[in-house]
Amino acid sequence: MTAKLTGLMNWLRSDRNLTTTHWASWESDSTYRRTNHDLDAIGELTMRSETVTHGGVIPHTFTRRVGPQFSEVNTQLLRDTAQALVADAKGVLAMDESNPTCNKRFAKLNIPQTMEARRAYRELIVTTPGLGDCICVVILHDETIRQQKVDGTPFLEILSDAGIIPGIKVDTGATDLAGHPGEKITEGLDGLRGRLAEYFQMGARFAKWRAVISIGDALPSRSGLEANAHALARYAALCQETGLVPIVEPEVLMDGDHTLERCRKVTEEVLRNVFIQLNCQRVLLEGLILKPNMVLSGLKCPAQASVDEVANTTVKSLWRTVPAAVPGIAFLSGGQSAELASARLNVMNHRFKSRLPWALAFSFARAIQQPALEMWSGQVGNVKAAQQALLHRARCNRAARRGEYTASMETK
Ligand code: 5MM
Repeated sequence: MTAKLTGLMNWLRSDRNLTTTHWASWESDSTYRRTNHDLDAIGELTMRSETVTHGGVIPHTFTRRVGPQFSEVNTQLLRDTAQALVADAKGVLAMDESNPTCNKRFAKLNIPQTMEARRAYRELIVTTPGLGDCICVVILHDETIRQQKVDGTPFLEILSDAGIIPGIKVDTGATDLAGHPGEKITEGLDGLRGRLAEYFQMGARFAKWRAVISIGDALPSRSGLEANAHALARYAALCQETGLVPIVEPEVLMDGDHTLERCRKVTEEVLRNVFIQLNCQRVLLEGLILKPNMVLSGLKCPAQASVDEVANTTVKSLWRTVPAAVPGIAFLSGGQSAELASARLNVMNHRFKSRLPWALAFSFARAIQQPALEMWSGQVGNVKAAQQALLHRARCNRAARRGEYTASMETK
């Protein structure tokens, strides 16, 4: 683990007094930064920061307006956590499937759809040797964050020992949007403030909320886009108030026969609406991570875009819509094959990395887990082989973040 991440993990673990106005960060063993904040009555935050090295002290000062929901310490916590979520060319493993989704995947493989089977599967994942070399963040479900290994060790402790930052899915799922046939709205805002405070206390340092957008003849509607973007922004503001970094996940689904071009237009419109609403709700852009879909041809479209076309079009859409202040974009996989998801992310990083304002990372569920889940199939004797399959996909995606993935990695 780098000195920077070690410092963050220690800081997150410690019982930190959140009213303090002085802190030291962890640029390296020989350099650190100390910061002093002033927040005036109209919400103008002035930060005076000094980087201290063996060669002397380098001062920096900047001022910015922040919404009234931010304390000065929260602002710095959010920035640092968001940076850590996309640090080190590692990535995010989404293992936050709701019980119905997890059960549906288990049913296809004749795995019992029980709490114990879900626990055993999640134990397999978090105890994978070497997972922390490729994965620095996991997204958990409410059931999982409270669970333990069979010997009683809490999953949160196992993750912490592996240097992995835990977070939590907090939406309660997508339901039909009234008056809008074929469209969904994600729910979960009622009581969210209290739930977020509990998760922060438990050790979560970020949260995740997924909005689902379908492409059809007359879909998505303007009101469907606005409703989902508004809910994402309300969720994000509540997270930041609590000190949790929001992962903002607007997913344009692959289902349908739409072209790559249609997916591009819809994705850009979705992202424009999301950032309008995030700004309206005074969400700190530096303190969030975006989790979008890649721009893809619909699954039933006869003309399937090449890896290069997907990579180029996705980056172009993000350039047009995502402010440079956002520290990282971590893609969902959305049902792509595991190999294609790695190949497409790889081309984006290989071709564009040096010109992008944000890190391009992954936050895959199926594209990391599916081969491992199939290998396991609920059998204790398959755990080791399943962990190897999981680690293999995690390594491929770590390589893709660095622009170093090759198809030959799949045959080694
Ligand atoms: C799109 O789903 C998210 C990413 O997974 P993939 O890489 O497989 O597309 C995922 O984090 C999702 O939000 C969770 O699995 C929760 O989904 P459900 O549908 O169970 O709420």
